Amino acid sequence: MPSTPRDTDNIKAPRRGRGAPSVEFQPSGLRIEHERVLLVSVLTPDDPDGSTVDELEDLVRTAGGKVIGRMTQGSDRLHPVTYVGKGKLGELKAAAEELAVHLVVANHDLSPKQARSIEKTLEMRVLDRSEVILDIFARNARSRQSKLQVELAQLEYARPRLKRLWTHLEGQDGGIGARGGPGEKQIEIDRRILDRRIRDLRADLREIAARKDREVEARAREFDTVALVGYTNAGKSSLAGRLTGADLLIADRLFSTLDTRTRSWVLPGGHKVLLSDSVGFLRRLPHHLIASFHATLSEAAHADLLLHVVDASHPQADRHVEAVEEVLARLGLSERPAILVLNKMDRVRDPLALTHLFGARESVRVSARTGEGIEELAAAARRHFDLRRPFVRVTFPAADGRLAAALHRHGSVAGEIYEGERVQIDVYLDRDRLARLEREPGVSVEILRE
Ligand SMILES: Nc1nc2c(ncn2[C@@H]2O[C@H](COP(=O)(O)OP(=O)(O)OP(=O)(O)O)[C@@H](O)[C@H]2O)c(=O)[nH]1
Ligand SMILES: [Mg+2]
Repeated sequence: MPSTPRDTDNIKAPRRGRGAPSVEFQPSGLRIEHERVLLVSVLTPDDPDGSTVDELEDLVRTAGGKVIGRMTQGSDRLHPVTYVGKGKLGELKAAAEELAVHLVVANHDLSPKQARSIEKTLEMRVLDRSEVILDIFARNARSRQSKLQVELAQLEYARPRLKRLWTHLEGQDGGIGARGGPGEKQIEIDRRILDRRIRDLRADLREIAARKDREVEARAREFDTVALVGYTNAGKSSLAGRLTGADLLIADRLFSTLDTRTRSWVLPGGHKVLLSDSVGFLRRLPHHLIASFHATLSEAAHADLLLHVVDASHPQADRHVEAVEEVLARLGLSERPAILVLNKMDRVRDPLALTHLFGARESVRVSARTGEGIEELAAAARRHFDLRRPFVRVTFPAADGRLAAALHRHGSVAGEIYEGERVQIDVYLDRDRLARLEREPGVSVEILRE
């Protein structure tokens, strides 16, 4: 079976403007759905026990494929041409034939050269880790922004690989990379089309991101904000639902949430904050995706507090925490106040064994499923905000119901006493509001703690 053209069938001439469908480039060759898949992985020193292969299996399953088998090879480097060693590649071919598999998925990103040479030897489609993730993202993108982000990531990933997609047009004797063949011309045309589309997408996304940034900033001025971050499938959306009562998409799949959703969350004491749920992270997340999802992560970038959710029942929970912290560092968020939320405690058999996950981090144990620990989490978030705000005693006419309501909404009320015509409220309040309050006639403010 000759290698089939992969991505190019669906590249259309670029169209600009709002009316254009968002995902114009949906590489059909990336489709995994219903395919019987054989996984292949070099076990590099960063992953000696092959846990990323388990993860790859989850990814392939999430993309709708059926994993029929896996083949691994321990080595401290990836073969520059064949990914696994030459001998292993022969075994892979035999296994693929024996198992009647038509798609092989590699656990690292393949260079165009590697992908092409494996496809040639195996005479079947080969995808890599990034391509599987991109396929899942393409399936799950809902908003215009995330669709454009996925399309951009796909195009940027495909661009240097165009050559591989046109191998089938090159003459028998032309050889790989022969100049001037029909494939070569087509590649040039495609590349120009892609470049134009990439430029347009970037411009559109910049515009969306700028608008979104303004919205997020405006909200952040008005309210304190909290962002859920964490590994994919850790239970972020479940937790957001628990905390805010919102009905969010929850699924035992990777990357079910791609868009940010923000809801209000009322902390004990009445302080209303905004809580956002967003895309999850993964080990070896393609850097194109991180770059294009930057805007989706703008809530996290502006958040006053991060809740880093981890599936504490997962055998690789510690690696997940590390991977998330790496991504946060890349986003410049390492120093942001964060609470580590150990979720799925209902499934943890040996809670003592979790201690290694904490390090010096502040942590709370919860179960979004049973509700265990949710109050403690809310109390921890409240403490976070209270500790950073002045604690004041505000005295004003009891008839001023609006002021009392505002203090409850924006502050964290510790005590409230009605005395005749006056009311006295002890409250943690942010400095901006405090300054405004001090200027209000009829209101007296005493600072109990700076
Ligand atoms: N046992 C148990 N399962 C949970 C808990 N929290 C979430 N889950 C399950 O874990 C799976 C993933 O939950 P989600 O809330 O979708 O996770 P997420 O972090 O939003 O995942 P993505 O958006 O895909 O990155 C679902 O099957 C949930 O039902 C929990 O506390 N205990
Ligand atoms: Mg989610």
